[in-house]
Amino acid sequence: MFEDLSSRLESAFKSVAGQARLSDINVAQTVREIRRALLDADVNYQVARSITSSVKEKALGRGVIASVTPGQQFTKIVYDELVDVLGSEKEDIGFSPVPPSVILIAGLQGSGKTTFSAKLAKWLKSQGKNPMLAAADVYRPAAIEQLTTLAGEIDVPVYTRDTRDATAVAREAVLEARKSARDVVIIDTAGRMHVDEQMMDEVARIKSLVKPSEILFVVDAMTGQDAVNTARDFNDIVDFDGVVLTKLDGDTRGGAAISIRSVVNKPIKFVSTGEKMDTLSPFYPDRMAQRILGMGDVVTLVEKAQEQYDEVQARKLQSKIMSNAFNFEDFYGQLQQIKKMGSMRDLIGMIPGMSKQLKDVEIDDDTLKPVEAMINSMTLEERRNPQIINGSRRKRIALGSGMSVKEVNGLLKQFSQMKKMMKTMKKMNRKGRGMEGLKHLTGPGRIH
Ligand SMILES: Nc1nc2c(ncn2[C@@H]2O[C@H](COP(=O)(O)OP(=O)(O)O)[C@@H](O)[C@H]2O)c(=O)[nH]1
Ligand SMILES: [Mg+2]
Repeated sequence: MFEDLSSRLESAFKSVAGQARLSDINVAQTVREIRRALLDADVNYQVARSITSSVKEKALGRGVIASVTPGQQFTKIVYDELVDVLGSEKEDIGFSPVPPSVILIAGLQGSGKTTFSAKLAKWLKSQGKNPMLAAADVYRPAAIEQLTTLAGEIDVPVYTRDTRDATAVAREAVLEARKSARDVVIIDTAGRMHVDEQMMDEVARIKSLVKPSEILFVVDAMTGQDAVNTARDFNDIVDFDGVVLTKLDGDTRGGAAISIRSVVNKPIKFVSTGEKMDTLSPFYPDRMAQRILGMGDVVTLVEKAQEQYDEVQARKLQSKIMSNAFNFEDFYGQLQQIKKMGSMRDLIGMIPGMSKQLKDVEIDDDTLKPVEAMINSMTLEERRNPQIINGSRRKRIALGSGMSVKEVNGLLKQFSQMKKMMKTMKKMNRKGRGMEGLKHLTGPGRIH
């Protein structure tokens, strides 16, 4: 999969690999090579440009982590960017609260709809569902036969009827599913050579009639940017929920996979890598990015180094805590760190001794917002020396943050209590105890 792109990217990284650090010059050169590799892989021009400009910005803005090479660091930056472009999170298909859920399959002729419909049924079965297929590609008898054969292979019932009315088949299949207690109906529809009005119209009519909980648009990844444009046009009219990429086992260059999410603004939900029934898998952006880069190990390595880098920051913080110099500036820095990590719980975990006590408490990240607002309203001097915050300063901070003086008082009180607790920790530590809690500050990450 994407061999050519992978090897081109790899050689782009090589050009920075020998360098001691990421300088402007070699970053620019590497980014140019990456852009060329992406364009040659048939990635949409805008998408390629957005990937490379973001990579460049990050590469230049990032501090050098001593324990990894610039080439490895660069790989990680590109990896993060690819994961982002591919959609970040795995996205599941939607089911309706009242069964049967209807999944409508659309796409151009030959894209792999019928094959996918059957594979999806098999996959749903493995997930404990009780699916049924419906042959709404009513124009060609061979299409009905194809679905029936596949359905037999995977032992899933299929609804067929000798009619020219695809919507009737869809509607009746849903009724049939309800009667026979099937909880999912997968409707395989007819495709055209191009997205034309007739095809969109038919899918739109089925959509309004059976109200699918999920509409999947099947795209042949081999057809590159054509596939992406088709999906975009179809989505403009039908507004589907997700994309299925097929034929990734073939000689695909990667352009469709990398571009489609950005261009169409719909997630990829499944990928198909063969004609056999067991060649379907849910789409994971991170796994795909690792495959494209062919360098999962490097990514892990840099992630660990990053952890270690954070560990150095944490040590600095720890020494501040130990010398009782922890102030609002540090606290604010921690808050920003937490926002990056995305969880309040992680912050709590960093405060010695706190994580255990708060293990079962639900913490809402919104609780941080007023705190952040109040610290924002402090001057740098106040952040560094909270003890100077007198009555009139409190009033000013309250006004500036839109909070009440009482709330500002509350924050200051909490802060001083936290410092007291830190002092206690320090004393315990001197007696050779109490380091347990501080483990949270240093983290386990280490490179051998
Ligand atoms: N290599 C490969 N072939 C596939 C894949 N998915 C479907 N096909 C083949 O592509 C052809 C068209 O598939 P079909 O499901 O009939 O497409 P439809 O016209 O959209 O229903 C068939 O020969 C399938 O076996 C895939 O992921 N990889
Ligand atoms: Mg078909």
